[in-house]
Amino acid sequence: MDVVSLGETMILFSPEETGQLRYNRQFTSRVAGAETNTLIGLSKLGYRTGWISRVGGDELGKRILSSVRGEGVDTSFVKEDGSAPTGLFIKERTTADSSRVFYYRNQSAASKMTPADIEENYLAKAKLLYITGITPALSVSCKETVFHAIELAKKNSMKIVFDPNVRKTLLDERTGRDTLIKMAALSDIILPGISEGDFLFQTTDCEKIVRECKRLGAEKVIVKLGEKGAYYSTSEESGYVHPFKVETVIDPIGAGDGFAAGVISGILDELPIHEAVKRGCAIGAIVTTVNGDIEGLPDKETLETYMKRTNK
Ligand code: CKP
Ligand code: MG
Repeated sequence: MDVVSLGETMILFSPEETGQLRYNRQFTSRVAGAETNTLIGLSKLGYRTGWISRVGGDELGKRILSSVRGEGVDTSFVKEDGSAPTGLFIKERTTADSSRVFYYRNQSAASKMTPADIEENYLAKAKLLYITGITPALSVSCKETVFHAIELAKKNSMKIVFDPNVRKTLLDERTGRDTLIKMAALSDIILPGISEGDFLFQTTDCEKIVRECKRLGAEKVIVKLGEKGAYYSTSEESGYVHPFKVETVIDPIGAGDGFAAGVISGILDELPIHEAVKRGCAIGAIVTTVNGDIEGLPDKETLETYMKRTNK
């Protein structure tokens, strides 16, 4: 296996119309969750991935399992937990280009994950562990589970890639920051956005964010700059990657997870860092042009054609 991850995936209800949620009548249901978005992105590109989690023993849990499995992600370590429901979230598209999300995930099945859900032999089959800052914010036992996964990954000399994915509605600000900084300090590759750098280190300057991450011990740091591209830094080189221009953004949620899939695929292929980050920027851009988190994720051929066509 190439990449393993753990975290919560939910059913997303996204409204057909823009405007305040109280007036929305028609919704489309989708499957979404930061970690599976990235795993599905990698799986569509041809890499072998595995997901560790829990879903409710309900119809929506079955929907998530069949979708994630159907995208080629191994789900043999996803438990169906009959004692808790599958988490939900609803999107509000206030205007065409601004949205908010409302979670209904408190006490969900995934929030009941425990360190015992992780089988060392399974995790250690992968080259790389992918984690985000959402999972430790779900519950105390989820936080213990993430740190247990990190410990096992280190013991088995796996690389750890960390996307802080700060969710202020789930985090207690101070302890949340401490937890995410601890995760960053145990990771090899960190993928913050500017607002996440600001949350963690109180600066919006991408070079300063990189410095702070490196001080914590990261070997590679890639800062997502949204429509301005990305800034990367390793022990050998630093630089900016130009953005892929998007005419009309349809749905920006999930772009960060697509970005992670692109960068990780480049790292697995041992591409020069600049090329790996370029893949991340390309996938992030493609994802924003399609509704939903996973629906826009490209296969390798589509990605290569897009990069050739769009790139100068
Ligand atoms: O940072 P992104 O916009 O790429 O992440 C979006 C995902 O897992 C979304 O699918 C949602 O389910 C979540 O992040 C979350 O828990 O907020
Ligand atoms: Mg993100």
